[in-house]
Amino acid sequence: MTKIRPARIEQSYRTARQHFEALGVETEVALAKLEGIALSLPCWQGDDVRGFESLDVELGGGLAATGNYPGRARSPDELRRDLDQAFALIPGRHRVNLHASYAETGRHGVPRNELQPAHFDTWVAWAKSHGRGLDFNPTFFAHPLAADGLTLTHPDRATRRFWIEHGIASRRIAAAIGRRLGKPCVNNVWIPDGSKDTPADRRAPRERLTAALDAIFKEPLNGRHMLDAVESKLFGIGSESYVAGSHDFYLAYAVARRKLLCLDTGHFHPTEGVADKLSAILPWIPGLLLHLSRGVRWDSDHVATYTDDLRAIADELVRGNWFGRVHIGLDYFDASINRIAAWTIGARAVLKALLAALLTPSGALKQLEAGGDFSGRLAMMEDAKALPFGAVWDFHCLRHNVPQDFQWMDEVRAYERNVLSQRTS
Ligand code: RNT
Ligand code: ZN
Repeated sequence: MTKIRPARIEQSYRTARQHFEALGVETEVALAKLEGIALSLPCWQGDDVRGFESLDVELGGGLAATGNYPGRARSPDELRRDLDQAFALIPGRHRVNLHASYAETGRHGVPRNELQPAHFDTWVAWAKSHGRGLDFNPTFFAHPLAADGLTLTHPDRATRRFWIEHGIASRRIAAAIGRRLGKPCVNNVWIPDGSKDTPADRRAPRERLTAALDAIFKEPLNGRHMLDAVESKLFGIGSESYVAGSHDFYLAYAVARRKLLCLDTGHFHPTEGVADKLSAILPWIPGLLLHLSRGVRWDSDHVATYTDDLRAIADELVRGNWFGRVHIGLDYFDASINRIAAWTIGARAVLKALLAALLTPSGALKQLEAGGDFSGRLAMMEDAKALPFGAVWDFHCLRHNVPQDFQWMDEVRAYERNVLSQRTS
């Protein structure tokens, strides 16, 4: 693809800017807002959710990374290098979402319930040197004690205790990370616990889960350093009939205990709109964490793309002005394509959706609505779909010195040739 000269991109931007101005939308205001938005990229897209514990167990928990595209990161250094490459292709300053299973414990493994902030020192130093924030997740899967798919709801007290201790250790790690980076680290609890077939007892596991969560959250920690989030799921492979941590369960829990709720866009019924949930839930809880993903059939973890669903969420974020209380993470893992491309495609799609939302004449739409002009509202919503967002996006990429659309894959291919293809095992 031939490159478009910077002067041409600037020229198109100036024309687009006038176009938007005529609708009462200032592109520079939109771009300034976009600059301030940090997305949290899932570290686990870089190595198919394997982590670095060498426990030699299956991923489990109803999670499955399918595909064997060459070049998966095999060490923390490789993963960080790959993330650096992805960040070079994404405009703005973003965050990385870590799992406890990505601890660096030296040659000896450390049990998850004994993990310490020190096991993430290298991650923190790396994040700090790039001005990036980090988020965190206790890992309640891929472990011998989660082999039966049960963790915090486990009927065995000792097993449950192990996972509670892991939850407590993770919160302390998140707090230490947030303190050292000077930005709060969101610690998100997701557990796989559920039942393949119709359970005889739906109540007891949820009572155990409530008690376990309360035990994990007991220690007060500084909200400037860490924020607690809880994530629901509709079903997983092997938990088709019952999931203890369902949406209703965690919504109620988050309201009662003042926690953040994580909405993973792959964890709802296929026709259920997640965008509508923002303004319904945010009045009742301190904040939301989004796991932007793309559900396809049974899988909840395809690479996020520029879909109507994503656009609708972006519109809601902008129109409700929720940015201060909504943390935007991506959550997917696709082992069948280049993993740096996967990060970049998802992040650029989310940023584009946000930019398009920021450039939509929402003020004018709200005015039409207030005046009862619903024909005018629908007409403007439709007309807005063909606005020249792309010219503004191209200019944003130029300004941030990241490659343009149709160009950035060249860098991914070069990295694949020079770096990924050398990884043979
Ligand atoms: C699983 C949840 C959870 C995980 C990550 C790896 O269904 O979405 O967020 O994807 O923690
Ligand atoms: Zn998720």
